Amino acid sequence: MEKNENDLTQEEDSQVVKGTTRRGFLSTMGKIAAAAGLLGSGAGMEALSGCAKAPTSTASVPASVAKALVAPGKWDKYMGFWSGGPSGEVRVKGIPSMKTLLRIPVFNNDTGRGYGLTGDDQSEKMLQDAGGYYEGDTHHPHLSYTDGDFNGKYLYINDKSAGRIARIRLDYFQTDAITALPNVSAVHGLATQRYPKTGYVFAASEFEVPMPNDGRDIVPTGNNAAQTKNYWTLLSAVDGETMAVKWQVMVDGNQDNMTTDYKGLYVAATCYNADKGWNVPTMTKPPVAWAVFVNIPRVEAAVKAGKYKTIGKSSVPVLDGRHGSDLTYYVPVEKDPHGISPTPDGKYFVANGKLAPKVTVIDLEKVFKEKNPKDAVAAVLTVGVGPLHTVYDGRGNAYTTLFVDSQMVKWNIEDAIKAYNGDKKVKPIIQKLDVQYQPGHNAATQSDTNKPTGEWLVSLNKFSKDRFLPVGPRFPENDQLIDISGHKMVLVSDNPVYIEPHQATIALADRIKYVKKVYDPKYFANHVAGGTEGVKRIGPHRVIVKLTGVAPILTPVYFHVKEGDIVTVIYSNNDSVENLAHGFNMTMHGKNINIDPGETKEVTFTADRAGVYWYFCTIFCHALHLEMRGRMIVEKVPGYRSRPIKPNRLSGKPSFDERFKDFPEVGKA
Ligand code: K7E
Ligand code: CUA
Repeated sequence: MEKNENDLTQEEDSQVVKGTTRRGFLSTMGKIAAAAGLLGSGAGMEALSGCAKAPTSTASVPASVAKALVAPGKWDKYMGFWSGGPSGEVRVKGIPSMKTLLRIPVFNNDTGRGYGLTGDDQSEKMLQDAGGYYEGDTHHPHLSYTDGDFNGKYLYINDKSAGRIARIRLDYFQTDAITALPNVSAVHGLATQRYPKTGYVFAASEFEVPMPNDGRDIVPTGNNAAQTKNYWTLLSAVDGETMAVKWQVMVDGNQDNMTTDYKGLYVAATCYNADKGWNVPTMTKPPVAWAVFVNIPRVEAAVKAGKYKTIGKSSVPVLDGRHGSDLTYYVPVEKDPHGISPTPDGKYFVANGKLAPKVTVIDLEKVFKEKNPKDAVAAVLTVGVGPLHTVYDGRGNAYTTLFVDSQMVKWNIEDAIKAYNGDKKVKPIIQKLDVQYQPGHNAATQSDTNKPTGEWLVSLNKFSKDRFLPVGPRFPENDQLIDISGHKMVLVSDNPVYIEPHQATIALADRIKYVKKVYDPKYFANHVAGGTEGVKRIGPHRVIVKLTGVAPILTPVYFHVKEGDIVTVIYSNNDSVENLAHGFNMTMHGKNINIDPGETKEVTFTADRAGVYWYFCTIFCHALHLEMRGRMIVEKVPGYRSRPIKPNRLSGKPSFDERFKDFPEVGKA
């Protein structure tokens, strides 16, 4: 007979007594609720713990597809970190299941996680200090390293929009710092130092602007190069521990993507706008642009020797790395190179031609050594139309996305070099696989380290066209999983994804080794201990409310303030059961936060309209979760001009989207 999900093993039962696991907690809670007559015994418990039985038949499934199945209750072998494009967030996925495990708000406002403008004070302040923008365009997630492999401490991510970089700590999986880079526009490329450790986090600004960009150097626009003559871009180096900007290097042209080597010597950025053009024809005119290499030890020595200037109000050292400088080395690449990445053996960088159907292999032993940078090129290989990004399997093969051809091309690096040197017998291209459609980045297991595993490859496609059920004009994008363990690539699964799967990096799950399950309350200086809850007036219009949650009890269950008071709620989740979060939503005040076990958060709002406002828990924490609520009683203050009530609420009339005013009724077109 099949085991009933609700039957506890002896071990689980003892955990119920200790109340230490979520399952134990849920069971205790279920039993209490059942005793209180709130739930039917079995069905209620199943609904609470989500124990749906989902047997999956694999009988008729091809072998590589079956290999990617992760059975219910089992864990993925790999953890992937995805940027979310203009959603401004980062996502965590399991590989090969491709299941999304978590979404981490970074530059955005997230009402689910209670982050940003409508969330807790700490995240709001972090975003305010970094410019006060609540949107961002996340492109390039990169993990921190020790000796060329992931060390599991941090993930860094850029915001192209406002020129910022953020750090996510990988014990709590939360954004903990954001740095706004001075004198840049559109930070696109991001790369982390791989050796000996991170070390530096590098950021390449893409759009050329006057330095400083304060109204100077604005010449009349027209069809001449004079208008952008004094526009520049900077390659910035940030300390990955302090998140402070250490130095910046001014380069020629513009910068696109960037990468670092496995020796800690170089960071390189591709350029797609060598002539500093201002429209499509002028940007795409030069037949050859470059990858600019920055020599890290030389820059450090120059900073030490004081050979720098500062720009505008920023105190960050800026070094001149334009043509002629010994800090930089410009390797020519056809035509407007885009992605650039190091081969796992540390020997080469591969730059992808974008507007040339070619990849260029650059020999790292030769950069800064060959007098003519052209001679640092080890190979140029024609791969197909629109090569954007390249990853590796650790067996000498590279996988390049072809945006225009909608293909993944597998090629051999040493064979490409042999062919470039005149060997007519070798065939560097191994296979071209159709993907659906228009791949930008790709990511392979451990490919961003010196220990790639060559098991799985993901193609991050910008289009899905006909792959999924239609959901209006905005189609899902498509992460396709490909098995690369054999000689031939095999397409394994289609995975629709929300805007936008920009880039990903995939680590063996055991590399992410500092994951915590609960917060230690002692790290919160503002922690509210049980028994110390209450309301305190600290100024004529300033009130602090100390609040605790221990499922399902919220303390206090009411507090009084006066109209016009600025109220800060300090909420400590004093449950130490893993996975037991609480939410705190102050109705009709636009604020929602959530508080993980052991965590303390603050949220501030103005009590600007007299009345009774319930606050309630938004995270399903207990059978009595709905009862976990209390009241803010706002007393009328004579003469105070309270926040007006919107007319729609008074008249009961709906609010319509004006855009659809002249559209026919659904189904009548
Ligand atoms: Cu190729 Cu922003 Cu990574 Cu787009 S860059 S694809
Ligand atoms: Cu606390 Cu729901």
